[in-house]
Amino acid sequence: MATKEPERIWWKPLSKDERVWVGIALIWMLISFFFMPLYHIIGAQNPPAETYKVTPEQFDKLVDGMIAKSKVGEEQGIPIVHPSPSDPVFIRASMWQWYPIVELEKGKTYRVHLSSMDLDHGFSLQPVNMNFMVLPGYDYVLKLTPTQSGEFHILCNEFCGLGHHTMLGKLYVK
Ligand SMILES: [Cu+2]
Repeated sequence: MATKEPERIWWKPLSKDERVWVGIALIWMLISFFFMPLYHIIGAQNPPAETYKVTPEQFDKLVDGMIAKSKVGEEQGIPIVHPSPSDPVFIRASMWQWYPIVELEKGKTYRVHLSSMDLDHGFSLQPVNMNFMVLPGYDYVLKLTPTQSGEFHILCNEFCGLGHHTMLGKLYVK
């Protein structure tokens, strides 16, 4: 005896409950979709949208140029620079150091360029917890306006080898 084939279009007719859930999922999906670009405008911290290609050699020259122009001191062999807000700021990541130490002024807006000399590092500014990737070959420009003065630390939050845990930099806001 032949059995009846199961209904292939099983969801017809769509029950009221299912229709409600599909509706909720659709609305939530649309909210998430539009919130992504919206948060880029209203969000307090966003990934840098300004990026350039740069070789480690080119970036190194820019760092050295800034140090030559605005060095104000030294701490454990690492130069401290106090750049003018109208000048670009360069911070170099390499195994396992942030270089140099930068001194910024509260309330002034800076363009901070980040690049890596070797492999991927993670720029993590503490205790404000701002995090950005630092990649070799790319120059990421952060538009930064310090709102509080003090001593800040730059941790590396991307595992970069044996000395990763010692990769600790400093940033002063005066
Ligand atoms: Cu690192």
